[in-house]
Amino acid sequence: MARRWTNDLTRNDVTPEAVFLNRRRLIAAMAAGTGAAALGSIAGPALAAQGDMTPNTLEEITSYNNFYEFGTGKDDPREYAHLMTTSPWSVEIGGLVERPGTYAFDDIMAKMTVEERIYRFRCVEAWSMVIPWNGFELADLLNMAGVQDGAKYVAFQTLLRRDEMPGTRYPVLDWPYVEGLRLDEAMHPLTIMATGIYDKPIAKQNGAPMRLVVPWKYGFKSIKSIVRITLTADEPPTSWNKANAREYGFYSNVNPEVSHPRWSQANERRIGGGLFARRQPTEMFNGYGAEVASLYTGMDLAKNF
Ligand SMILES: Nc1nc2c(c(=O)[nH]1)N[C@H]1C(S)=C(S)[C@@H](COP(=O)(O)O)O[C@H]1N2
Ligand SMILES: [Mo]
Repeated sequence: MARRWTNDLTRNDVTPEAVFLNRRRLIAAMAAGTGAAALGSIAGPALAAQGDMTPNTLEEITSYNNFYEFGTGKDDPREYAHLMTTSPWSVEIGGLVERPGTYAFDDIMAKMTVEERIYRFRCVEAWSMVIPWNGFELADLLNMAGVQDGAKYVAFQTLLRRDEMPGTRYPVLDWPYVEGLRLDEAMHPLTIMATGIYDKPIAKQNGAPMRLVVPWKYGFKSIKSIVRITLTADEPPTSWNKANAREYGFYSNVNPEVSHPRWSQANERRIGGGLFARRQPTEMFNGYGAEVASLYTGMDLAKNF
């Protein structure tokens, strides 16, 4: 199952037939746009034609970052993340699981199927990118550990190594950075652990060696450089909610109709669009509503923001 950096289907050579033969790519393609029409769109030329899903450059993706452990400036992570040791790396998986333990990153990678997912990425600050992630489904990792019946949520924690993370000298957040998902959100096939970008190991400033990506939620849910995953019965605390509960809820689904208390979420600025580029409308669930809206049936999304 180890298809680490040798994914046989790449952005440039995938054909529509090959897409049909690959269930997971099919999901990604449908999520990227409008069903069958989007199937061809992940092939190289057609992808470029669908301007909306043209990936940002690696330079953009690795130079405009939020990773407050290295400072709050957008260029701080690129400047300081090299201080973080990411090898060896292991993840402690515990709580309501059948096989709790410390899992070495390399052992995880040997068991997971890595594939490419081209996703829109929308920060709560109203900027966005399109990022060609490589990663595996979080569900596969959770199933490896064995989810117990009573588990309803998944809690995540980032590395906290103060001598390697200059930003942690400042009490901007209550370190370590923590995040959480409801179990059904965590098990959803769109939810991935990203381990690469553009078929290269993920850069430290993007959350090496593995970070969460939940494409229908604001970017801060996509917690970086994960060292602990805990299955719980109760909703876990999250860093931004602890910092400001009025502004940042547990769900944090992208929603153009629910404004941040200090700015509108109706539209967004695509990074790399240039100084005079038009802002573009933000889509409900960041454009992934067909796949995920049913997770929230009956919920008041203004209350559960
Ligand atoms: N540990 C940790 N994870 C984090 C953050 C952070 O400061 N620390 N920032 C979040 C925010 S606000 C965003 S928008 C994304 C940015 O991801 P990127 O830099 O890879 O684009 O990471 C999220 N994950
Ligand atoms: Mo963000």
